Amino acid sequence: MQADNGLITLFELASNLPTPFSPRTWATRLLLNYKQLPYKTIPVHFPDIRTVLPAAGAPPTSTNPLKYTVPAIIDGDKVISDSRLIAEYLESTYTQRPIPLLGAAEQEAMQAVVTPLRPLVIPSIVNILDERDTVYFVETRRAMFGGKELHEIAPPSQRPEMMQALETALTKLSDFVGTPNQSGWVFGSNGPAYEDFELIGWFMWLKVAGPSEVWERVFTLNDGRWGALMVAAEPYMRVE
Ligand SMILES: N[C@@H](CCC(=O)N[C@@H](CS)C(=O)NCC(=O)O)C(=O)O
Repeated sequence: MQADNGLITLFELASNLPTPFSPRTWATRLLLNYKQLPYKTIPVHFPDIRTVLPAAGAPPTSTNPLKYTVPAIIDGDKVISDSRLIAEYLESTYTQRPIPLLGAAEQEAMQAVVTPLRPLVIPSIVNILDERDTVYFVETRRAMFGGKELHEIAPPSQRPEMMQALETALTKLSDFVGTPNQSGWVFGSNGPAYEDFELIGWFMWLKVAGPSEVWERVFTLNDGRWGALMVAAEPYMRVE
């Protein structure tokens, strides 16, 4: 595939809203913006990912079972899938404004937050999807959650407990990353680490597609450090 006037193409998840909600794609977008790389976005509806991405030459992100996911990028003759591989590629290819990609311990600490966050956000994602995407989403998430319907994933009776699990996980993450610094970045110190962009991606997912009361709570939790992180990221949230 040929370069598009030097623009990188970013495949993104489509929804009914102008603000993107895919957590992984947010991480890629933040990195592109931070590095000031010109790009254009192609929104893809959930059920079309499996045809649009292979047609663009993107490799699958899992082969057993075969699965294509966003983000994927086209940069000249390179087509890359998987947010982490994209970040490694962009870091090694475009050396301006370098940012560190940290290790397994940071990934693990963030994953411990994503695990309790997922059931709180997933049921409300259908609110921002069109009908065809909703059918796909309901079916695939039923398979993902052991046959549960969306409304059974976080029933009101279990929500306080689930919220508590999320708050405990965030507090653990806060302890893991240590004392907040002036810059607002959590994993990086003066500037961002790639893991900051990943965490912001998960927060954007919650903010755009999740229940507002959960986001409002997270924003102020742990002395407002997650809110401060979002403020630090504002200059890099542009959607192109
Ligand atoms: N490891 C992949 C995971 C990407 C991923 O799961 N993307 C979601 C959107 S955030 C997706 O494309 N899902 C397609 C589907 O559910 O069919 C990455 O980090 O890029």
